[in-house]
Amino acid sequence: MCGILGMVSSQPVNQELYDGLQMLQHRGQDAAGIATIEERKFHIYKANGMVRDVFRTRNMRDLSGCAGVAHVRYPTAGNSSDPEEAQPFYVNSPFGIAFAHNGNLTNTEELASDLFHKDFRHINTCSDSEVLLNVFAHELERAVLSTENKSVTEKVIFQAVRAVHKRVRGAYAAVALIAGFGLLAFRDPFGIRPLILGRRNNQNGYDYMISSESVSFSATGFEYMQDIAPGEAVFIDFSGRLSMCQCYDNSQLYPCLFEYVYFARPDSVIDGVSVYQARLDMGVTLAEKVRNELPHDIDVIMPIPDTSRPSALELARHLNLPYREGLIKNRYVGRTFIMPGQETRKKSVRQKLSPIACEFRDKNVLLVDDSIVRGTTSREIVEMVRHTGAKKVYLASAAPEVRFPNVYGIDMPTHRELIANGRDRFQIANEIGADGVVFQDLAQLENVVRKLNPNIQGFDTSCFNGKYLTGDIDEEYLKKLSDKKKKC
Ligand code: PIN
Repeated sequence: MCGILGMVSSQPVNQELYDGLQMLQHRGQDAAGIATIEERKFHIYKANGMVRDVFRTRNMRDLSGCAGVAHVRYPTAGNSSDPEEAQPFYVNSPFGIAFAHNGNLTNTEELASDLFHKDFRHINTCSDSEVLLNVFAHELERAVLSTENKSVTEKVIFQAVRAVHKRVRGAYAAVALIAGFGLLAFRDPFGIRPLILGRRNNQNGYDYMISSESVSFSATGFEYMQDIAPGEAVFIDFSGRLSMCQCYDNSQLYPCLFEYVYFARPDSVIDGVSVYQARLDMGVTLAEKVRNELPHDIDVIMPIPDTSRPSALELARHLNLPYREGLIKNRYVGRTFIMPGQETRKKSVRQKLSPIACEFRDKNVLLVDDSIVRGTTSREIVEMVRHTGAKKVYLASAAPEVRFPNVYGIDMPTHRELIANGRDRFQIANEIGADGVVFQDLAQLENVVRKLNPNIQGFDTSCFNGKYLTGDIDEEYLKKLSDKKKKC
């Protein structure tokens, strides 16, 4: 997961890109970067770390200009923390392009080889984003050269995006600053990763912002215009003129279901669906399953903060049981899911969550989490809660069993590490030491989100059912992915 931003404004964009990026911090805490453009010169600053630690006053001062792109990184392919792989990336031809990408390509190897052998382009990192940028740069050059007077228009730029969609497979939401011309944004033909367009009045028209999540708009005074459609591209020239084009013939909206379950902020609206509302509704369907699958001796419902709160709230209301906050989160410790390494993850649970003893003593508790992935934090939490005096500890997951790796930009563990891989809910309960575990039904989860926007055709549900939208993922691919992870 990563977060991306793009802006074209009538004023300098550095502070607002910074503010917008902070609203996307949850999408990646590994590295951050901003590129701005002033006349024809790019200013780029990027480094490993959180947004607030990466940028100092002097860096901000150097990021002058009224258009820019920005990125927060979450390491996807492997656990690379190479600062060279922080984004935005830059290529100097054609024109100069600064580029930021969220997602993961699934034919990176083939593309990298074609870039080297056929397009004579050099890739210097292991990042698929650098590959995507170079494919785009190559196609832009080709599109420009194919015009009679070798000139750039939005039509030519859209033609290049069309060519990118033909060559590239996987998930990609991208923003690109093209020196001398403007800001381009495009989304893959399934719209797996989110990308949203907003605007704000200025004296001559509009300033525009493009973001992974609508939550960036509220921090910067922009208003939501629309989600960029799957396969669609948006181009805003540096004078603020906007054009849009569908660049793929059979695009379909299949957003990633995990965005709604866990990744996105609850105050975002993605593809017309309020993430908060979706999470509330997940609690309703989960309540049904709890009623059917667990003993009726639960005294109290408790969220494992933060993501699962709305689901736990509605779950409790529907079961007519008290909702309590018995686990308090230390907000100054990072999200465990994002920290690399099993041992760190284990230790950090107790630093991150602490129990309020009187809420647990002699009670049968149902803990609610957004998902159970490795099960390591769940095991730690169950043990801690028992130690605090709970009689019985049940666990409900707002997401179905995660059984397959994610290849579209979420850093999911390999098959072997997934606790639901090859285990049913009784075996999972046993593994994590709980008295019972309940998972959301996949079909129910899809219904919950689709009900909030019936125009959504389907979802990327691959980590739940192994159905990969791009049709190019087989055992061999997954094995390669797992070998690559082992090396890291
Ligand atoms: C909760 C994030 N959520 C908690 C992420 C842990 C799975 N984990 C996925 C549960 S929040 S594990 O964002 O911190 O509020 O099953 O892999 O151990």
